[in-house]
Amino acid sequence: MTNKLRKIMDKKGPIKKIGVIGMGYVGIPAAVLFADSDAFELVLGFQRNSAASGYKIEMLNSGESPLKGEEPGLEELIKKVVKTKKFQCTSDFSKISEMDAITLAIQTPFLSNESLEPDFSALIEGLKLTGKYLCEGTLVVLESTITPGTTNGLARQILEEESGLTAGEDFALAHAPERVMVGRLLRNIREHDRIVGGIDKVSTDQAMELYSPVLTKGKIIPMTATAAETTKTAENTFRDLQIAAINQLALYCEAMKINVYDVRTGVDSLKGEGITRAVLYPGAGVGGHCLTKDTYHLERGIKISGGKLDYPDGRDSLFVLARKVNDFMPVHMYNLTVEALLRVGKTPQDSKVAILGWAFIRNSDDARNPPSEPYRNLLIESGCNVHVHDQYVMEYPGVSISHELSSVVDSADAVTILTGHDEYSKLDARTLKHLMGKESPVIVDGRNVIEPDKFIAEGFVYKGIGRGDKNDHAIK
Ligand code: SAJ
Repeated sequence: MTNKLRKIMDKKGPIKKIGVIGMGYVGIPAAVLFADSDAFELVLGFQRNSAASGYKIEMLNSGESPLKGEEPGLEELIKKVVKTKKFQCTSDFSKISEMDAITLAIQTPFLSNESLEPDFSALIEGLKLTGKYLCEGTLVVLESTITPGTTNGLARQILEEESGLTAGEDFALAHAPERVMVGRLLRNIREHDRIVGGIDKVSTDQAMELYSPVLTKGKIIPMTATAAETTKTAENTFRDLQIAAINQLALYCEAMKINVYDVRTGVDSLKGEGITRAVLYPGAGVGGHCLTKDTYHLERGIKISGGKLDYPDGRDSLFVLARKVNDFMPVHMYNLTVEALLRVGKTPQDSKVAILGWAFIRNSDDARNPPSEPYRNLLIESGCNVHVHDQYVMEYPGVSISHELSSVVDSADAVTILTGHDEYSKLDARTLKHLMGKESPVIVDGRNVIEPDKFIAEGFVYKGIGRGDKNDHAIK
Protein backbone atom coordinates (compact mmCIF):
# COMPACT_ATOMS: atom_id res chain seq x y z
CA MET A 1 0.00 0.00 0.00
CA THR A 2 1.24 3.46 -0.79
CA ASN A 3 -0.10 6.74 0.41
CA LYS A 4 -1.11 7.21 -3.18
CA LEU A 5 -4.33 5.23 -2.69
CA ARG A 6 -5.07 7.03 0.58
CA LYS A 7 -4.66 10.38 -1.19
CA ILE A 8 -6.92 9.29 -4.06
CA MET A 9 -9.63 8.12 -1.63
CA ASP A 10 -9.42 11.28 0.51
CA LYS A 11 -9.71 13.45 -2.63
CA LYS A 12 -12.61 11.37 -3.95
CA GLY A 13 -14.60 11.69 -0.72
CA PRO A 14 -17.13 9.31 0.81
CA ILE A 15 -18.75 6.41 -1.06
CA LYS A 16 -22.04 7.58 -2.56
CA LYS A 17 -22.80 5.30 -5.54
CA ILE A 18 -22.65 1.51 -5.27
CA GLY A 19 -22.91 -1.19 -7.93
CA VAL A 20 -23.93 -4.72 -6.93
CA ILE A 21 -23.16 -7.41 -9.51
CA GLY A 22 -25.39 -10.52 -9.29
CA MET A 23 -29.12 -10.21 -8.46
CA GLY A 24 -29.55 -13.40 -6.43
CA TYR A 25 -30.11 -14.47 -2.81
CA VAL A 26 -27.06 -12.43 -1.74
CA GLY A 27 -26.99 -9.49 -4.20
CA ILE A 28 -30.66 -8.43 -4.00
CA PRO A 29 -30.94 -7.99 -0.19
CA ALA A 30 -27.47 -6.39 -0.08
CA ALA A 31 -28.38 -3.88 -2.83
CA VAL A 32 -31.70 -2.79 -1.31
CA LEU A 33 -30.16 -2.38 2.15
CA PHE A 34 -27.41 -0.15 0.71
CA ALA A 35 -30.12 1.79 -1.16
CA ASP A 36 -32.23 2.15 2.00
CA SER A 37 -29.31 3.75 3.86
CA ASP A 38 -29.11 7.56 4.00
CA ALA A 39 -25.33 7.24 3.68
CA PHE A 40 -25.65 6.39 -0.01
CA GLU A 41 -27.25 8.20 -2.96
CA LEU A 42 -27.74 5.48 -5.59
CA VAL A 43 -27.41 1.71 -5.94
CA LEU A 44 -27.38 -0.07 -9.30
CA GLY A 45 -28.06 -3.81 -9.40
CA PHE A 46 -26.17 -5.27 -12.37
CA GLN A 47 -27.76 -8.32 -13.96
CA ARG A 48 -26.94 -9.94 -17.31
CA ASN A 49 -29.99 -9.88 -19.60
CA SER A 50 -29.66 -13.65 -20.14
CA ALA A 51 -32.42 -16.10 -21.07
CA ALA A 52 -32.16 -17.74 -17.64
CA SER A 53 -32.18 -14.69 -15.41
CA GLY A 54 -32.85 -11.55 -17.50
CA TYR A 55 -36.47 -11.56 -16.22
CA LYS A 56 -35.19 -10.32 -12.87
CA ILE A 57 -34.37 -6.86 -14.28
CA GLU A 58 -37.96 -5.94 -15.12
CA MET A 59 -39.32 -7.62 -11.97
CA LEU A 60 -36.97 -5.66 -9.70
CA ASN A 61 -37.55 -2.34 -11.51
CA SER A 62 -41.29 -2.83 -11.00
CA GLY A 63 -40.65 -3.32 -7.27
CA GLU A 64 -41.14 -7.11 -7.22
CA SER A 65 -38.87 -9.75 -5.68
CA PRO A 66 -37.73 -12.63 -7.93
CA LEU A 67 -37.08 -14.74 -4.79
CA LYS A 68 -40.17 -16.91 -4.15
CA GLY A 69 -39.56 -18.30 -0.66
CA GLU A 70 -40.62 -16.60 2.58
CA GLU A 71 -38.35 -13.52 2.89
CA PRO A 72 -39.70 -11.20 5.60
CA GLY A 73 -39.52 -7.50 4.61
CA LEU A 74 -37.75 -7.97 1.30
CA GLU A 75 -40.65 -7.26 -1.10
CA GLU A 76 -41.60 -4.10 0.83
CA LEU A 77 -38.02 -2.81 0.85
CA ILE A 78 -37.60 -3.40 -2.90
CA LYS A 79 -40.83 -1.46 -3.55
CA LYS A 80 -39.61 1.39 -1.30
CA VAL A 81 -36.15 1.89 -2.83
CA VAL A 82 -37.45 1.54 -6.40
CA LYS A 83 -40.15 4.14 -5.68
CA THR A 84 -37.60 6.57 -4.19
CA LYS A 85 -35.35 5.92 -7.24
CA LYS A 86 -32.44 4.94 -4.95
CA PHE A 87 -32.26 1.53 -6.57
CA GLN A 88 -32.38 0.45 -10.22
CA CYS A 89 -31.53 -2.83 -11.87
CA THR A 90 -29.69 -2.68 -15.19
CA SER A 91 -27.79 -4.83 -17.69
CA ASP A 92 -25.71 -1.85 -18.81
CA PHE A 93 -22.37 -2.73 -17.22
CA SER A 94 -20.69 0.41 -18.62
CA LYS A 95 -22.32 2.25 -15.71
CA ILE A 96 -19.77 0.57 -13.44
CA SER A 97 -17.52 3.53 -14.33
CA GLU A 98 -19.90 5.86 -12.45
CA MET A 99 -19.78 3.86 -9.20
CA ASP A 100 -17.60 4.50 -6.10
CA ALA A 101 -17.83 0.89 -4.97
CA ILE A 102 -18.59 -2.42 -6.69
CA THR A 103 -19.58 -5.62 -4.90
CA LEU A 104 -19.64 -9.05 -6.58
CA ALA A 105 -22.16 -11.62 -5.30
CA ILE A 106 -21.78 -14.37 -7.90
CA GLN A 107 -22.06 -18.16 -7.51
CA THR A 108 -18.78 -20.09 -7.10
CA PRO A 109 -19.65 -23.79 -7.45
CA PHE A 110 -17.22 -26.66 -7.99
CA LEU A 111 -16.75 -28.60 -11.24
CA SER A 112 -15.29 -31.58 -9.35
CA ASN A 113 -14.95 -32.12 -5.63
CA GLU A 114 -12.35 -34.81 -6.25
CA SER A 115 -9.97 -32.67 -8.30
CA LEU A 116 -10.93 -29.57 -6.26
CA GLU A 117 -11.63 -27.86 -9.61
CA PRO A 118 -13.85 -24.80 -9.00
CA ASP A 119 -16.12 -23.32 -11.68
CA PHE A 120 -15.15 -19.65 -11.47
CA SER A 121 -16.45 -18.89 -14.98
CA ALA A 122 -19.27 -16.60 -13.77
CA LEU A 123 -16.99 -14.89 -11.23
CA ILE A 124 -14.27 -14.35 -13.85
CA GLU A 125 -16.83 -12.84 -16.24
CA GLY A 126 -18.00 -10.50 -13.47
CA LEU A 127 -14.42 -9.50 -12.64
CA LYS A 128 -13.60 -8.86 -16.31
CA LEU A 129 -16.65 -6.60 -16.73
CA THR A 130 -15.70 -4.77 -13.52
CA GLY A 131 -12.09 -4.37 -14.67
CA LYS A 132 -13.20 -3.12 -18.11
CA TYR A 133 -15.08 -0.13 -16.63
CA LEU A 134 -13.04 0.29 -13.41
CA CYS A 135 -11.94 3.85 -12.55
CA GLU A 136 -9.28 5.13 -10.19
CA GLY A 137 -10.42 5.35 -6.56
CA THR A 138 -13.08 2.65 -6.83
CA LEU A 139 -13.49 -0.01 -4.13
CA VAL A 140 -14.07 -3.58 -5.37
CA VAL A 141 -15.42 -6.15 -2.89
CA LEU A 142 -15.91 -9.89 -3.43
CA GLU A 143 -18.88 -11.15 -1.37
CA SER A 144 -18.98 -14.61 -2.95
CA THR A 145 -17.47 -17.46 -0.95
CA ILE A 146 -14.09 -18.15 -2.58
CA THR A 147 -10.98 -20.25 -2.16
CA PRO A 148 -8.57 -18.59 0.29
CA GLY A 149 -6.01 -16.66 -1.78
CA THR A 150 -8.42 -15.72 -4.59
CA THR A 151 -8.86 -11.99 -3.77
CA ASN A 152 -5.14 -11.27 -3.71
CA GLY A 153 -4.55 -13.77 -6.52
CA LEU A 154 -6.96 -14.40 -9.41
CA ALA A 155 -9.28 -11.42 -8.71
CA ARG A 156 -6.46 -8.88 -8.39
CA GLN A 157 -4.80 -10.20 -11.52
CA ILE A 158 -7.95 -9.98 -13.70
CA LEU A 159 -8.91 -6.51 -12.41
CA GLU A 160 -5.40 -5.16 -13.04
CA GLU A 161 -5.15 -6.75 -16.51
CA GLU A 162 -8.56 -5.46 -17.62
CA SER A 163 -8.22 -1.95 -16.13
CA GLY A 164 -4.50 -1.27 -16.46
CA LEU A 165 -4.73 0.02 -12.87
CA THR A 166 -2.91 -1.35 -9.82
CA ALA A 167 -4.72 -2.73 -6.78
CA GLY A 168 -3.65 -1.01 -3.56
CA GLU A 169 -2.34 1.94 -5.60
CA ASP A 170 -5.16 3.08 -7.89
CA PHE A 171 -8.13 1.13 -6.54
CA ALA A 172 -9.08 -0.69 -3.35
CA LEU A 173 -9.80 -4.42 -3.19
CA ALA A 174 -11.34 -6.47 -0.39
CA HIS A 175 -13.28 -9.61 0.54
CA ALA A 176 -16.39 -9.28 2.73
CA PRO A 177 -18.09 -12.69 2.67
CA GLU A 178 -21.87 -12.94 2.75
CA ARG A 179 -23.32 -14.78 5.76
CA VAL A 180 -26.96 -14.97 4.76
CA MET A 181 -29.46 -17.77 5.07
CA VAL A 182 -32.58 -17.98 2.95
CA GLY A 183 -35.66 -17.05 4.94
CA ARG A 184 -33.83 -14.31 6.87
CA LEU A 185 -31.69 -12.52 4.29
CA LEU A 186 -32.25 -8.91 5.45
CA ARG A 187 -31.95 -9.73 9.15
CA ASN A 188 -28.70 -11.66 8.62
CA ILE A 189 -27.05 -8.77 6.77
CA ARG A 190 -28.11 -6.25 9.39
CA GLU A 191 -27.43 -8.32 12.49
CA HIS A 192 -24.50 -10.65 11.78
CA ASP A 193 -21.00 -9.30 12.40
CA ARG A 194 -19.35 -8.47 9.08
CA ILE A 195 -15.95 -9.95 8.27
CA VAL A 196 -13.99 -7.46 6.14
CA GLY A 197 -10.58 -8.24 4.69
CA GLY A 198 -8.72 -5.81 2.42
CA ILE A 199 -5.53 -6.53 0.45
CA ASP A 200 -4.17 -3.55 2.43
CA LYS A 201 -5.17 -1.13 5.19
CA VAL A 202 -6.80 1.46 2.91
CA SER A 203 -8.87 -1.24 1.22
CA THR A 204 -10.01 -2.57 4.61
CA ASP A 205 -10.92 0.96 5.73
CA GLN A 206 -12.89 1.58 2.54
CA ALA A 207 -14.79 -1.69 2.93
CA MET A 208 -15.57 -0.81 6.55
CA GLU A 209 -16.99 2.52 5.32
CA LEU A 210 -19.19 0.60 2.87
CA TYR A 211 -20.71 -1.94 5.28
CA SER A 212 -20.98 0.02 8.55
CA PRO A 213 -24.14 1.96 7.55
CA VAL A 214 -26.22 -1.19 6.89
CA LEU A 215 -25.34 -2.93 10.18
CA THR A 216 -27.85 -2.59 13.02
CA LYS A 217 -26.67 -5.18 15.62
CA GLY A 218 -23.63 -6.57 13.80
CA LYS A 219 -20.13 -5.07 14.08
CA ILE A 220 -17.29 -5.00 11.58
CA ILE A 221 -14.44 -7.47 12.15
CA PRO A 222 -11.41 -6.35 10.06
CA MET A 223 -8.64 -8.74 9.00
CA THR A 224 -6.57 -9.60 5.92
CA ALA A 225 -8.24 -10.75 2.71
CA THR A 226 -6.94 -14.33 3.04
CA ALA A 227 -8.00 -14.53 6.69
CA ALA A 228 -11.49 -13.34 5.68
CA GLU A 229 -11.71 -15.97 2.93
CA THR A 230 -10.59 -18.66 5.39
CA THR A 231 -13.04 -17.46 8.05
CA LYS A 232 -15.96 -17.86 5.69
CA THR A 233 -15.01 -21.25 4.28
CA ALA A 234 -14.12 -22.49 7.78
CA GLU A 235 -17.38 -21.42 9.42
CA ASN A 236 -19.39 -23.37 6.85
CA THR A 237 -17.02 -26.30 7.07
CA PHE A 238 -17.45 -26.35 10.85
CA ARG A 239 -21.22 -26.30 10.48
CA ASP A 240 -21.05 -29.18 8.01
CA LEU A 241 -18.85 -31.03 10.51
CA GLN A 242 -21.35 -30.47 13.31
CA ILE A 243 -24.15 -31.80 11.11
CA ALA A 244 -22.01 -34.82 10.13
CA ALA A 245 -21.41 -35.56 13.81
CA ILE A 246 -25.12 -35.71 14.65
CA ASN A 247 -25.85 -37.66 11.43
CA GLN A 248 -23.24 -40.24 12.39
CA LEU A 249 -24.75 -40.43 15.86
CA ALA A 250 -28.21 -40.89 14.34
CA LEU A 251 -26.96 -43.90 12.38
CA TYR A 252 -25.52 -45.33 15.61
CA CYS A 253 -28.79 -44.74 17.51
CA GLU A 254 -30.74 -46.59 14.83
CA ALA A 255 -28.38 -49.56 15.17
CA MET A 256 -28.67 -49.43 18.97
CA LYS A 257 -32.49 -49.10 18.74
CA ILE A 258 -32.60 -45.84 20.69
CA ASN A 259 -33.94 -42.34 19.92
CA VAL A 260 -31.23 -39.90 18.77
CA TYR A 261 -33.36 -36.97 19.98
CA ASP A 262 -33.22 -38.26 23.57
CA VAL A 263 -29.45 -38.44 23.26
CA ARG A 264 -29.31 -35.03 21.61
CA THR A 265 -31.29 -33.47 24.47
CA GLY A 266 -28.94 -35.14 26.91
CA VAL A 267 -25.71 -34.03 25.20
CA ASP A 268 -27.14 -30.55 24.70
CA SER A 269 -27.95 -30.22 28.40
CA LEU A 270 -24.32 -29.86 29.45
CA LYS A 271 -24.14 -26.06 29.55
CA GLY A 272 -22.53 -23.29 31.57
CA GLU A 273 -18.88 -22.90 32.65
CA GLY A 274 -18.05 -21.88 29.12
CA ILE A 275 -19.22 -25.23 27.82
CA THR A 276 -21.04 -24.89 24.51
CA ARG A 277 -22.41 -27.97 22.76
CA ALA A 278 -23.50 -26.88 19.29
CA VAL A 279 -25.49 -30.05 18.68
CA LEU A 280 -27.35 -29.64 15.39
CA TYR A 281 -30.06 -31.85 13.83
CA PRO A 282 -29.71 -35.11 11.87
CA GLY A 283 -31.52 -35.38 8.57
CA ALA A 284 -31.89 -36.64 5.03
CA GLY A 285 -28.82 -34.73 3.85
CA VAL A 286 -27.06 -31.43 3.47
CA GLY A 287 -27.86 -29.33 0.43
CA GLY A 288 -27.57 -25.78 -0.75
CA HIS A 289 -24.91 -23.71 -2.39
CA CYS A 290 -22.69 -23.33 0.66
CA LEU A 291 -22.01 -26.31 2.92
CA THR A 292 -21.81 -28.64 -0.07
CA LYS A 293 -18.80 -26.80 -1.51
CA ASP A 294 -17.10 -24.53 1.02
CA THR A 295 -15.15 -27.42 2.54
CA TYR A 296 -13.60 -27.90 -0.90
CA HIS A 297 -12.77 -24.18 -1.14
CA LEU A 298 -10.94 -24.53 2.17
CA GLU A 299 -9.17 -27.71 1.02
CA ARG A 300 -8.20 -25.98 -2.22
CA GLY A 301 -6.92 -22.98 -0.26
CA ILE A 302 -4.28 -25.19 1.33
CA LYS A 303 -3.39 -26.62 -2.08
CA ILE A 304 -2.94 -23.26 -3.86
CA SER A 305 -1.19 -21.63 -0.86
CA GLY A 306 1.84 -23.85 -1.55
CA GLY A 307 2.37 -23.92 2.24
CA LYS A 308 3.83 -27.01 3.93
CA LEU A 309 0.93 -28.96 5.55
CA ASP A 310 2.06 -31.37 8.27
CA TYR A 311 -0.63 -34.08 7.79
CA PRO A 312 -0.32 -37.65 6.35
CA ASP A 313 -0.35 -37.56 2.52
CA GLY A 314 -3.52 -38.85 0.84
CA ARG A 315 -5.48 -39.17 4.07
CA ASP A 316 -8.87 -37.45 3.99
CA SER A 317 -9.08 -34.46 6.25
CA LEU A 318 -11.70 -34.48 8.98
CA PHE A 319 -13.59 -31.93 6.89
CA VAL A 320 -13.72 -34.07 3.75
CA LEU A 321 -14.80 -37.06 5.84
CA ALA A 322 -17.66 -34.97 7.23
CA ARG A 323 -18.71 -34.17 3.66
CA LYS A 324 -18.82 -37.88 2.88
CA VAL A 325 -20.94 -38.64 5.97
CA ASN A 326 -23.45 -35.96 4.97
CA ASP A 327 -23.45 -37.09 1.33
CA PHE A 328 -24.33 -40.59 2.60
CA MET A 329 -27.59 -39.46 4.27
CA PRO A 330 -29.74 -39.49 1.07
CA VAL A 331 -28.43 -43.04 0.51
CA HIS A 332 -29.46 -43.91 4.06
CA MET A 333 -32.93 -42.46 3.33
CA TYR A 334 -33.09 -44.79 0.33
CA ASN A 335 -32.05 -47.79 2.45
CA LEU A 336 -34.74 -46.95 5.03
CA THR A 337 -37.33 -46.69 2.25
CA VAL A 338 -36.35 -50.09 0.81
CA GLU A 339 -36.44 -51.70 4.29
CA ALA A 340 -39.88 -50.23 5.01
CA LEU A 341 -41.32 -51.36 1.65
CA LEU A 342 -39.91 -54.82 2.32
CA ARG A 343 -41.90 -54.90 5.58
CA VAL A 344 -45.06 -54.73 3.46
CA GLY A 345 -43.75 -57.20 0.89
CA LYS A 346 -42.86 -54.59 -1.72
CA THR A 347 -39.74 -53.52 -3.62
CA PRO A 348 -39.03 -50.11 -5.17
CA GLN A 349 -39.62 -51.65 -8.59
CA ASP A 350 -43.28 -52.35 -7.87
CA SER A 351 -43.92 -49.27 -5.78
CA LYS A 352 -45.01 -45.65 -6.09
CA VAL A 353 -43.01 -43.36 -3.81
CA ALA A 354 -44.13 -39.79 -3.07
CA ILE A 355 -41.22 -37.49 -2.18
CA LEU A 356 -42.30 -34.53 -0.02
CA GLY A 357 -39.91 -31.59 -0.36
CA TRP A 358 -37.44 -30.69 -3.11
CA ALA A 359 -35.93 -27.44 -1.71
CA PHE A 360 -32.67 -27.97 0.21
CA ILE A 361 -34.05 -26.09 3.23
CA ARG A 362 -37.46 -25.66 4.85
CA ASN A 363 -40.02 -23.00 3.78
CA SER A 364 -37.84 -21.89 0.87
CA ASP A 365 -37.81 -22.19 -2.94
CA ASP A 366 -34.02 -22.63 -2.95
CA ALA A 367 -33.36 -25.94 -4.71
CA ARG A 368 -29.60 -25.73 -5.17
CA ASN A 369 -27.98 -29.15 -4.57
CA PRO A 370 -31.08 -30.67 -2.94
CA PRO A 371 -30.48 -33.93 -0.99
CA SER A 372 -33.77 -35.15 -2.55
CA GLU A 373 -32.00 -35.39 -5.93
CA PRO A 374 -29.52 -38.22 -5.17
CA TYR A 375 -32.34 -39.92 -3.20
CA ARG A 376 -34.71 -39.72 -6.17
CA ASN A 377 -31.99 -40.93 -8.54
CA LEU A 378 -31.50 -44.08 -6.45
CA LEU A 379 -35.24 -44.81 -6.53
CA ILE A 380 -35.42 -44.19 -10.27
CA GLU A 381 -32.41 -46.45 -10.86
CA SER A 382 -34.22 -49.23 -8.98
CA GLY A 383 -37.24 -48.88 -11.28
CA CYS A 384 -39.48 -47.05 -8.81
CA ASN A 385 -42.44 -44.84 -9.84
CA VAL A 386 -41.48 -41.55 -8.16
CA HIS A 387 -43.55 -38.38 -7.73
CA VAL A 388 -42.34 -35.12 -6.13
CA HIS A 389 -44.22 -32.45 -4.17
CA ASP A 390 -42.97 -29.01 -3.11
CA GLN A 391 -45.17 -25.93 -2.68
CA TYR A 392 -42.29 -23.46 -3.08
CA VAL A 393 -40.11 -24.84 -5.87
CA MET A 394 -41.57 -23.79 -9.25
CA GLU A 395 -39.44 -25.96 -11.49
CA TYR A 396 -36.24 -28.04 -11.58
CA PRO A 397 -34.41 -29.39 -14.64
CA GLY A 398 -35.45 -33.00 -15.41
CA VAL A 399 -37.85 -33.31 -12.45
CA SER A 400 -41.61 -32.74 -12.54
CA ILE A 401 -42.57 -31.03 -9.29
CA SER A 402 -46.24 -30.88 -8.28
CA HIS A 403 -47.81 -28.32 -5.95
CA GLU A 404 -50.79 -30.64 -5.47
CA LEU A 405 -50.10 -32.80 -2.37
CA SER A 406 -53.18 -35.03 -2.73
CA SER A 407 -52.34 -36.04 -6.31
CA VAL A 408 -48.71 -36.80 -5.39
CA VAL A 409 -49.60 -39.10 -2.49
CA ASP A 410 -52.61 -40.63 -4.30
CA SER A 411 -52.17 -44.46 -4.30
CA ALA A 412 -48.58 -44.13 -3.14
CA ASP A 413 -47.02 -47.09 -1.34
CA ALA A 414 -44.65 -44.82 0.50
CA VAL A 415 -44.45 -41.15 1.46
CA THR A 416 -40.95 -39.89 2.23
CA ILE A 417 -40.17 -36.49 3.80
CA LEU A 418 -36.95 -34.90 2.50
CA THR A 419 -37.50 -31.22 3.43
CA GLY A 420 -38.95 -29.90 6.69
CA HIS A 421 -41.53 -27.50 5.20
CA ASP A 422 -44.06 -26.50 7.89
CA GLU A 423 -46.86 -27.95 5.78
CA TYR A 424 -45.57 -31.50 6.31
CA SER A 425 -45.61 -31.29 10.08
CA LYS A 426 -49.38 -30.84 9.75
CA LEU A 427 -49.90 -34.11 7.88
CA ASP A 428 -52.86 -36.01 9.32
CA ALA A 429 -52.26 -39.77 9.52
CA ARG A 430 -55.86 -40.86 8.82
CA THR A 431 -56.32 -38.46 5.89
CA LEU A 432 -52.98 -39.47 4.40
CA LYS A 433 -53.76 -43.19 4.76
CA HIS A 434 -57.05 -42.60 2.99
CA LEU A 435 -55.36 -40.79 0.11
CA MET A 436 -52.72 -43.51 -0.22
CA GLY A 437 -55.41 -46.19 -0.13
CA LYS A 438 -53.12 -48.84 1.36
CA GLU A 439 -53.66 -51.29 4.24
CA SER A 440 -50.10 -50.69 5.51
CA PRO A 441 -48.81 -47.49 3.93
CA VAL A 442 -45.16 -46.57 4.47
CA ILE A 443 -43.89 -43.23 5.78
CA VAL A 444 -40.18 -42.37 6.05
CA ASP A 445 -39.38 -39.15 7.93
CA GLY A 446 -36.05 -37.62 6.98
CA ARG A 447 -36.62 -34.41 8.97
CA ASN A 448 -38.35 -35.57 12.17
CA VAL A 449 -41.46 -33.50 11.39
CA ILE A 450 -44.18 -36.08 12.18
CA GLU A 451 -45.23 -37.89 15.35
CA PRO A 452 -44.37 -41.59 14.75
CA ASP A 453 -46.95 -42.98 17.19
CA LYS A 454 -49.85 -41.19 15.47
CA PHE A 455 -48.96 -42.82 12.15
CA ILE A 456 -48.11 -46.25 13.58
CA ALA A 457 -51.51 -46.23 15.34
CA GLU A 458 -53.16 -45.72 11.95
CA GLY A 459 -51.38 -48.78 10.52
CA PHE A 460 -48.43 -47.03 8.87
CA VAL A 461 -45.02 -48.65 8.61
CA TYR A 462 -42.78 -45.91 9.98
CA LYS A 463 -39.07 -45.23 9.59
CA GLY A 464 -37.24 -42.14 10.81
CA ILE A 465 -33.63 -40.98 10.77
CA GLY A 466 -32.19 -41.58 14.21
CA ARG A 467 -35.39 -43.24 15.46
CA GLY A 468 -34.00 -46.63 16.44
CA ASP A 469 -36.67 -46.66 19.14
CA LYS A 470 -39.43 -46.83 16.50
CA ASN A 471 -37.98 -48.18 13.25
CA ASP A 472 -38.81 -51.84 13.94
CA HIS A 473 -42.21 -51.21 15.52
CA ALA A 474 -44.95 -53.83 15.34
CA ILE A 475 -47.27 -53.21 12.40
CA LYS A 476 -50.87 -52.57 13.51
N1 SAJ B 1 -29.03 -29.09 7.96
C1 SAJ B 1 -29.13 -30.29 8.70
N2 SAJ B 1 -29.09 -30.20 10.06
C2 SAJ B 1 -28.97 -29.00 10.71
C3 SAJ B 1 -28.84 -27.80 9.94
C4 SAJ B 1 -28.89 -27.87 8.57
O1 SAJ B 1 -29.25 -31.38 8.15
O2 SAJ B 1 -28.98 -29.00 11.94
C5 SAJ B 1 -29.08 -29.16 6.49
C6 SAJ B 1 -30.23 -28.33 5.91
O3 SAJ B 1 -31.39 -29.11 5.80
C7 SAJ B 1 -29.68 -27.94 4.54
C8 SAJ B 1 -28.19 -27.82 4.78
O4 SAJ B 1 -27.91 -28.54 5.99
O5 SAJ B 1 -29.93 -28.96 3.58
C9 SAJ B 1 -27.69 -26.39 4.94
O6 SAJ B 1 -28.50 -25.76 5.85
P1 SAJ B 1 -28.05 -24.38 6.58
O7 SAJ B 1 -29.00 -24.16 7.66
O8 SAJ B 1 -26.63 -24.42 6.92
O9 SAJ B 1 -28.35 -23.30 5.45
P2 SAJ B 1 -27.36 -22.51 4.45
O10 SAJ B 1 -26.45 -23.44 3.78
O11 SAJ B 1 -28.24 -21.66 3.62
O12 SAJ B 1 -26.60 -21.51 5.43
C10 SAJ B 1 -25.24 -21.63 5.75
C11 SAJ B 1 -25.03 -20.79 7.02
N3 SAJ B 1 -23.70 -20.99 7.53
C12 SAJ B 1 -23.48 -21.06 8.85
O13 SAJ B 1 -24.38 -20.96 9.68
C13 SAJ B 1 -22.05 -21.25 9.28
C14 SAJ B 1 -25.26 -19.32 6.70
O14 SAJ B 1 -24.93 -18.53 7.81
C15 SAJ B 1 -24.37 -18.91 5.52
O15 SAJ B 1 -24.57 -17.57 5.19
C16 SAJ B 1 -24.73 -19.78 4.33
O16 SAJ B 1 -24.43 -21.13 4.65
C17 SAJ B 1 -23.85 -19.32 3.14
O17 SAJ B 1 -24.43 -18.64 2.28
O18 SAJ B 1 -22.67 -19.55 3.19
